[in-house]
Amino acid sequence: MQRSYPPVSLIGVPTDIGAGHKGARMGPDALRIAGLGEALAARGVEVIDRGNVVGPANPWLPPVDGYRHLDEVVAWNKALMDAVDAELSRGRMPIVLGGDHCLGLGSITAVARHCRRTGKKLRVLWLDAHADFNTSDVTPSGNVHGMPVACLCGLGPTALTTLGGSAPAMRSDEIRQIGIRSVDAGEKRLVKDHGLDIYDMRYIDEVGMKRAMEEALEGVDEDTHLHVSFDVDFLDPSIAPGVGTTVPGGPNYREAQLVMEMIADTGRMCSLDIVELNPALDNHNATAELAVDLVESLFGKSTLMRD
Ligand code: 6HN
Ligand code: MN
Ligand code: MN
Ligand code: MN
Repeated sequence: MQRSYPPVSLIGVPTDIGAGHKGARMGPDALRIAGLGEALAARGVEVIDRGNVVGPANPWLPPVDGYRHLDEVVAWNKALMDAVDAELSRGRMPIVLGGDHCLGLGSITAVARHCRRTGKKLRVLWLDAHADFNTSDVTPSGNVHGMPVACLCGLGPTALTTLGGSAPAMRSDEIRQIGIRSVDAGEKRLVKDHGLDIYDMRYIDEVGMKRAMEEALEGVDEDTHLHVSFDVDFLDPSIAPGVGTTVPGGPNYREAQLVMEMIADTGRMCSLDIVELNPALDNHNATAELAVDLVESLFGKSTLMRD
C-alpha cells in the first residue's frame, strides 16, 4: 500500500559525548553519504536537511560522580530538544541522525512534551541490544548512552530528568524495548522494579519476531504518536559492524526488515532517532547503507509483492 508521509526534517547531531568509543560524531555525515535524504525523496517524501546541531567538544574524561561529561551531555540534549521541538511544531517528522544514544533524551523529551500538548498517546519503540536503563549507582562505565531510558523515566541527575520541565518525560509503560541481549547486573534489577516491557532475544527466538512486534505495537492507534529510537547495535554485528558496542545474537536482515515493515504498516511513526552508528568502526560505510535500507522500509518500501 502506498501511503503518504508527513514532511521530514533531518537533524544531524555529530557527537559521541555519551559513548565509550569515539566515532559516532561522524554518524550524521555517514548517513548522508549513504543517501538517506535521496532515498526518502525517491519514496515521495518531502525532505529538508536542517544540517547539524552544535554542541561542545568531547573532552574524553573519566566519570565524575558516576557520569562522564554530564555538562556536555546536557548541552547537546538541550540543543537537540529545541531542534526536535521546532520541527514537531511545524508539523514535520524529525529524524535525528546521531550521534550516540544519550541523544534519545533530548529527542524523546521534546516528543513527549509535544504529546502532552496535543493530547496524543506516546509510544516509544526502543530497538537496541541494550536496555539503556543504568543509573550512576549501577553503571559499569559512567557513559550516559547507557542511561537515557532511566533518565526519561525520572531516574538520574536532575539536569537530565528535568530537561523538559519538572516532571519526568515519560512513564515506563509508554516504552517497548526490542532486541535486548545485554543488560548489566544492577540494571537488570532496575528494569524489573520499573516493570519495563522488554522483548529480549530469548523471547524473540521463542515466539518469532512477528508475534513479538504484534505485542509491542498492541494499542497503537490513530491517537498514538509512535517514536522509534533505532540504536544500530540492535542489528546482529555480522550485518552491522559499524557500532561501538556490538553484542552477538541480534536480529538478522530479514528480521530487521520485518520490524521496520510492521512499524510502517501502523502508519503512526511520527519521529525517529538513528543512533550509535560509528563510521570509524564500519566496513566501507556498509552499516550506514544498511541503516538507510531499513529506513526505506520504515517508509513503506516492502520487500514483498504488497506495494
Ligand atoms: N548504547 N550497558 C553498557 C553501559 O556502559 O552502560 C553499554 C551501554 C550501551 C549503550 O549502546 O546505546
Ligand atoms: Mn542504545
Ligand atoms: Mn545499544
Ligand atoms: Mn536501498
